[in-house]
Amino acid sequence: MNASRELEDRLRAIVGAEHVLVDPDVIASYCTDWTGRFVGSSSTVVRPASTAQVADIVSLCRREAVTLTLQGGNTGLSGGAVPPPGALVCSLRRLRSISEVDRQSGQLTAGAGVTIADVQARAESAGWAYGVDFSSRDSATVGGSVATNAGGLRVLRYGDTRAQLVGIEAVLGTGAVVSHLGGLTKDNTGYHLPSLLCGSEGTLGVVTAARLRLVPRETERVVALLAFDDVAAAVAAVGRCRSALASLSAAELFFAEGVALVCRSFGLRPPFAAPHPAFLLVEASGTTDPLAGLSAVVDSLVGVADAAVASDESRRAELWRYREAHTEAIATVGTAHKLDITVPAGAMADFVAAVPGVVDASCPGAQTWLFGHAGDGNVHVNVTGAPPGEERVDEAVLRLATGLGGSISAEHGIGLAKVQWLALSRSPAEIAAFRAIKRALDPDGILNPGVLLPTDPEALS
Ligand code: 2HG
Ligand code: ZN
Repeated sequence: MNASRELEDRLRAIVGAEHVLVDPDVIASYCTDWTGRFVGSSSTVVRPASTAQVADIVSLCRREAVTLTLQGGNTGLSGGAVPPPGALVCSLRRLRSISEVDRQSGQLTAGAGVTIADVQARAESAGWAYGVDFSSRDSATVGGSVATNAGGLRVLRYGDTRAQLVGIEAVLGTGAVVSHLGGLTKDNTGYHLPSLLCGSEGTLGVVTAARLRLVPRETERVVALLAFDDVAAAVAAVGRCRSALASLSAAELFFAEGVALVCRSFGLRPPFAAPHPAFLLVEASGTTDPLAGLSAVVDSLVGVADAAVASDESRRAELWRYREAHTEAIATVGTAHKLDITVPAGAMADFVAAVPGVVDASCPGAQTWLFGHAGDGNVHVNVTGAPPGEERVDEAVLRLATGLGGSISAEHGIGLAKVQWLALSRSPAEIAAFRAIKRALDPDGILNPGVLLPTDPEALS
């Protein structure tokens, strides 16, 4: 059902006429995810600018039995912000207020529409830093990162988005506003709603603002790109770096095929004269120069075939590019199936060895690209050459991961992409608890229908 003229008029009364978008050409970009694999449709995009407006929209939609798909920067990779037929898109990008940094507590409050890059910049301007960082930082928003519990490049040092949350403001599916932004570090007064809403993928409430914990700003940074001729040695090196290097701030694993693609796509020189199958990028950071510590640990690693170490900013960025440009480079090959699995550290080398065969068996001719956050056991399996609707390959990879004791999502969330396989990672009792929480906070199921929990209760999960 499309939004009726009357509903549109009521939305205009809430947010102003120019913030209710109905032109199909303008709306199109709100209906497709970044990968292009998930395409939805909607007649209307509504763009509130305050928590009160969001509450009015949710209450109106609840009364009218209209569903809402919530969207921030639309950088998600699991289809969680793509509207199913009949849903309105509620874009939170206009909630852009950001507080000054509380220099004493090391916290700030940011609206849902503030980008991660803006949080980082605001924190740094006050001598602090934000512990979360990932490639889509310039477009991804606080609201989306909280909704998906975004991970990224520094999880091994600072934890995921949930670990940064001191408080939250949100509009529940009932229309009620919950606001707890006072910033108390210790506050043991019952259920921790920030933790519950974080990672709930917009199925329980609309996050409108977050109180974020900041971390000390580290001015000294060193990056080492290490080449290995053996994947198991690269994985083992991560464990050694984690135990021996307190300044370790990132450990990223990637492979020869991905680096070759990045070099081809962006005209870069290969990192080393000789070819190597596996690469580990490690970064150390601190308030004093971490070079000596990093070099000593690198010298102690087994199996390093080649190494490039960079302290200056531009060379560091060059080394990071081999890793960070993977997503964009893969997009030039075709629409990718993105499976952001996680496995126990001890199973990572086995998973990496097995996954290309599993992909080929379920979708002959498809190509597998692997990279990820080695410190967290998180491997990004990208598959190109498989039709967008071909799901056997997704299932085969997810079953491989869970068979090794892993999870079907490390950081991108379930979205629409993995909803039918939730039961591979969660027991019937857990899923029943999820459903009970959903019924309590969004009794009419108007928020992000089809995301995370299957709408059909008889489905696999
Ligand atoms: C990254 O780590 C992102 O770069 C994107 O999580 C992963 O493109 C992907 O599959
Ligand atoms: Zn990632």
